[in-house]
Amino acid sequence: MGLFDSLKRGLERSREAINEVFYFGGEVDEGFWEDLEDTLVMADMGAEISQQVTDDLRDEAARRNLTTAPALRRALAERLERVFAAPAADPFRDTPSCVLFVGINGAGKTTTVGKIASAEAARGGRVVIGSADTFRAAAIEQLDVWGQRAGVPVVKRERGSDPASVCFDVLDEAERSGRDLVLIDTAGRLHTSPELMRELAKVVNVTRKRAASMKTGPMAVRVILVIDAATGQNGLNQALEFNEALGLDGIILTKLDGTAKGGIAFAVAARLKLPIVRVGVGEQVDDLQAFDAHDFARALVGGE
Ligand SMILES: Nc1nc2c(ncn2[C@@H]2O[C@H](COP(=O)(O)OP(=O)(O)OP(=O)(O)O)[C@@H](O)[C@H]2O)c(=O)[nH]1
Ligand SMILES: [Mg+2]
Repeated sequence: MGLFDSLKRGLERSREAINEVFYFGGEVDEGFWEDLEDTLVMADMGAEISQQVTDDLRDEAARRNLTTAPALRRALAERLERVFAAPAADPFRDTPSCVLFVGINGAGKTTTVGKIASAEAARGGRVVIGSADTFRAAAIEQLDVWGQRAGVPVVKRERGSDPASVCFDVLDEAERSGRDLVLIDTAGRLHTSPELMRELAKVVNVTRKRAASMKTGPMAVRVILVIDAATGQNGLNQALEFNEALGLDGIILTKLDGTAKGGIAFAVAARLKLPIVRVGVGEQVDDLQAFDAHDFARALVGGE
């Protein structure tokens, strides 16, 4: 199955709802615009962006005299595509780069680190993984499995160690062995826990300091928030809190293959102006894609 097809399958539920809005007979009336706005809200886009997109599309329809379903659908896809920021430097290709994966419990951080390690190592990247989730014993084993599969070393310490010291160790190892892509897994935590967020801020600060003084030259540090797309609008709260505490550089949306509605991508992109650097579309090693705003908008809206 092609990448676009798996995305389309994942967003099927939202697309079907949008399809229904476009089955109007005759004229575009007030009901059409109300239904459209409601459907975008239902797709997890959030009230603010749903209203804005609907209002903009309504203006455009009047201005360009768009009256048919295909024309309106195309204009909707184009408008939604514009919600996303132009892609910045790819944190996994613009090396030397140290990327910290953060997010709430079970979002898909460890799996995503594994997938990215595999993908980048396969294309010749010099990758090393740091296991800074020292909270759960199983997390270290889980990451070891991914590391072995990718042929990428995993730097770790025993359970209960200071996660910041693992970050220090993995940057030492990168310096020693000339690896220029460092992927650091962190323990899941609730964005509503000030204590755990402070701990994470410390981990990020230590990493920044160490990365700035690499013998091989300063290494960029990026903090990427992993969000389970199925968490819906709560994903926006997560993004706001993590961004406030750490200063995020990008987002990875996972589980877009499942019950996700997809709209959270627009909500986060519109509010935080952060790039979506990858999307997860399954549990297997290859189930990771670069994010393409054009494809994403069309997978959601459907039509030609
Ligand atoms: N369907 C699907 N499942 C995924 C995806 N990404 C991760 N998962 C699954 O989600 C579950 C949790 O993934 P983890 O990678 O362990 O999540 P985590 O964020 O590291 O979790 P904690 O370390 O406990 O905070 C696992 O069963 C993964 O296989 C995805 O894109 N699609
Ligand atoms: Mg994990």
